[in-house]
Amino acid sequence: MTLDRIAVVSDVHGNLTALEAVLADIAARGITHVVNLGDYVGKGPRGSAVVDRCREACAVNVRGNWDDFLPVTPPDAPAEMRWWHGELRPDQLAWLAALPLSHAVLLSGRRIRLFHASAGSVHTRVHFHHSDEEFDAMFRATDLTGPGPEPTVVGYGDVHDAYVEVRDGRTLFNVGSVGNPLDEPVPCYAILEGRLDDEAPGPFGLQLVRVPYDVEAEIAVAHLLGMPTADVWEVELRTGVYRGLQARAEEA
Ligand SMILES: [Mn+2]
Repeated sequence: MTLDRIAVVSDVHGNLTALEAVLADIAARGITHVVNLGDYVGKGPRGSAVVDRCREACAVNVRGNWDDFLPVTPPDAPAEMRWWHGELRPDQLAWLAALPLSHAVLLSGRRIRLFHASAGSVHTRVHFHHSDEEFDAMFRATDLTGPGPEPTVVGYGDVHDAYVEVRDGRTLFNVGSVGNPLDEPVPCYAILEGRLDDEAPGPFGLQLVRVPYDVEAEIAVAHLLGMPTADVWEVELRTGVYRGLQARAEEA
């Protein structure tokens, strides 16, 4: 019995070196179906190249919060926002803005819903330390997810913090981040395994995979291209400590 496998990646954030390492790992496992949960751009230096690579390599691409607001960057936005926006071609900005917000998969009888941040909004963040209400809300049908029966498995990205939580017959998982992991400084993605489009219950697997890459090469690119905020990006990539917490970490 051969099971189908789907790789789920998210939050590449212009880190082409990390993306190539993860795509190579996926290909080496013989997995050809890749779902991307968004945030192709912003924070890192090569959003344009990442968009082109994901358009080619991913069967499904979902919109993230950065993909939602970067195409409409106002002229008076901070310099780094204008830099990330300016790096993208018009067709890429249009592609990002038109991406779907949710994707449904049926695997071994399990209804799986995948989106960037939450069922409520691409901008509503749900952390690992969440409330019971936030957990329940992830499984609801909303304008973002569209109608249909509630899933028993929900996967998302956005917080750059990978985990799997099983509670009361439902599974919530976060695939972590490819380009900007903030739980440990090593790219993460998920593999789902089962029988695709099969209503019958069957073996189901969910795995988190970590793939090391050349961090220093990626940092060198950010400086070479003169990306604003390359200094905080550099620390995030090396340490996995979010930019807003870096000063606090140094004090501690
Ligand atoms: Mn993100």
